[in-house]
Amino acid sequence: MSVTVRLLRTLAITCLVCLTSITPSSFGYTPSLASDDDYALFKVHLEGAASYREILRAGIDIIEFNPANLKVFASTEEIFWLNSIGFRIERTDLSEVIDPSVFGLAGAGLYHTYEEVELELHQVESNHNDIAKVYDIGDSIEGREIWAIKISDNPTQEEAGEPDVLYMGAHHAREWISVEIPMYLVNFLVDNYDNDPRIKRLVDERETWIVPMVNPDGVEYSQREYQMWRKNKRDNNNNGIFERYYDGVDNNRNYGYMWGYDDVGSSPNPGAETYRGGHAFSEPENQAIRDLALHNEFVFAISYHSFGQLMLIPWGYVDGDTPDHKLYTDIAAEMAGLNQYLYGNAKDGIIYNTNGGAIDWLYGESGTLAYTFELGTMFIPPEDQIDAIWLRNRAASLYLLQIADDPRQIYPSINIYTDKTDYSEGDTMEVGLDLTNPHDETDVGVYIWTDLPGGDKHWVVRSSTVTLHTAFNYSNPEWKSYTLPPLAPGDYCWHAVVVDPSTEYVLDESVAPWVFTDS
Ligand code: 0X9
Ligand code: CA
Ligand code: ZN
Repeated sequence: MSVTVRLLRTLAITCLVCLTSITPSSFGYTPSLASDDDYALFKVHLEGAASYREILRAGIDIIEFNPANLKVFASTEEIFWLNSIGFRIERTDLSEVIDPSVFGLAGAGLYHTYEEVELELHQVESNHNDIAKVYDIGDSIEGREIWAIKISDNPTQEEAGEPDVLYMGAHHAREWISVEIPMYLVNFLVDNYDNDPRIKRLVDERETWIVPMVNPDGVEYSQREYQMWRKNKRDNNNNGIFERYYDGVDNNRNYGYMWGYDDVGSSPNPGAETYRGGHAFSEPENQAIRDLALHNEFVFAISYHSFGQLMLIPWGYVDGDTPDHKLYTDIAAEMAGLNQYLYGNAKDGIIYNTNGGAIDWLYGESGTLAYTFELGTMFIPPEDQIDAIWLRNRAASLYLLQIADDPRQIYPSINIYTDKTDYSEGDTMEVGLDLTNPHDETDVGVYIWTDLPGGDKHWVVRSSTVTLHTAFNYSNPEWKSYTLPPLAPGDYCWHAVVVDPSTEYVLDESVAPWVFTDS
């Protein structure tokens, strides 16, 4: 009883193209209400002192995060306290993180005001009504409409076969650049729809939702009153007066996944820059994003912030990885190849812990692979840097749209199949194998076997390093044609697996059943 196996090797290679405030603390620091001019930018050296977690816990506005030092926006009183617990501190200039020259310019200079976003989104809709539709997804505390634009063919319809992707800007008021990148994206998609078939495909075959200004009240306040404002405009003590040192909720601490998990990742203190609000989703801006996300199935999301040249992934609430960590980071690595940003989560030490953040909720609630992009090197860069920040992030932002139909397409894939399903004595079985690899010149491991009765495996390829070049050059004479060992009649299966050669992590597998009958 024998079956000759002939392996047909067909191979397809595809190329893809921060925080102020004041917590009554366990460290004996009792805050009081400080005046505006009392706040300045400082560099806090971490060597030889208490850990930065104490600074986090005190709710002090950490605006830049490094293993060796932090930049904080802090009051004289906070600085005295930091000094008293052993930190070495240097004063630096606020103009390192915000360009003061755009403050007070009519229409915020090249930056978008709320009114300009509103007008421009409606203009895009009327100029491209076949592919753009503006939606009012909720009202802010002060009653501004929170605008979303959906870009897709048939934008008024929910088309089931088209994966959804979400882009958001301005959870934080002072992060003006985080509005510009989603606005550029809107214009890029609609402006290139007619002349670039690749963009036409991305528009037609995806449902792209863009919310350029999640926190319009805060942005307005930052542009007109106080440039360093971060939070929304919630009147925390309900006294009808907006008090900078008591009011406002951090919209990136109010989402309902592990909300208020601890006081390191968010603050229970209304005056703190990371105040999380009275309860999860207490803020209308967060409710608007929640409702939008619950009515769509976002495969990916980007929440744009500034600054740090980073791409952040969950978890934020705890030092740990999500169950999808490998895919999450491997996609981040692909994007990092395009924008050269660092990526990681709190556990990796590139960002402090946060709870109630957008990406933890999007992933935790819906499995959306959501990224925080910390754009650029300033909250408000000089106007002449806006273009360059867009150009640096354009390909990475579009990349998620490209792969949204199947995020796992970043990995090699394997498919094994036979010419028919029933064989008998003396037959020749033709086994086909498709192996695709999105990257040239990378090593993968390939395993191919068929089961034998009694649980044994008959190996055809058993290798943990196969280098896939643009042309598949793995040569094994056994592949061409050989005879299987004597078989008992019964059910069999071919198995093919492609693995990461260093970790043996299974990237894809394929099974082809066949039957051997006695003739
Ligand atoms: O603190 C934040 O909300 C973000 N940084 S910012 O300077 N733009 O305020 C960081 C969010 C961090 N997310 C995770 N740790 N996962
Ligand atoms: Ca108040
Ligand atoms: Zn931010």
